[in-house]
Amino acid sequence: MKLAEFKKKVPHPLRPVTLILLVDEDRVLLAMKKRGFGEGWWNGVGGKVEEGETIELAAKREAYEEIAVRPTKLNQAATINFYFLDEPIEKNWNQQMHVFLCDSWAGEPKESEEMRPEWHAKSRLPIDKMWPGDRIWMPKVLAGEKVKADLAFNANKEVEEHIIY
Ligand code: 6OG
Repeated sequence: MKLAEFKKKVPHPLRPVTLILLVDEDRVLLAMKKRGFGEGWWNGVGGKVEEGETIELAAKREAYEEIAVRPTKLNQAATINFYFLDEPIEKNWNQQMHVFLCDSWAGEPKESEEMRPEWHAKSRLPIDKMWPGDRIWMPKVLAGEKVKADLAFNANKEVEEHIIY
């Protein structure tokens, strides 16, 4: 099914999730997801927004739970809508991800049960071991662009369609 048609069937607003990219000059902190959605791929840190929680607080909570870091300032960087064209809508995989850049935090990134953090050069992202949509938006965000986009994935989690607004 095409994205335009699929979007009409999906209940909006989409489920909110968060992602923080810690940055230090020309490096970005990515973490290897050890289990759950996106297992085996490098990503920023983040997760679901819980009932009654603001998006920023949810993002900060996840950063602490996943890598023991407390962000002191978050900069809104992107809003990315993910649509999984070949998954049943009831699976609730369709989501809206709020992406933040963070260059100010307390604590040293530390491995948890869920994630193993590692610094990467912004110019050499481990793109083959990341969500296939990341190559579309992450370099722009790391270059300081604000991004709003829709990404539509097929059954193999490849990008079938994308729109940058
Ligand atoms: P939990 O379900 O583990 O949170 N996430 C994605 N991140 C990227 N880069 N691309 C995607 O393409 C993603 N879909 C979800 C949001 C899952 C975490 O994974 C992120 C959350 O930070 C589809 O709580």
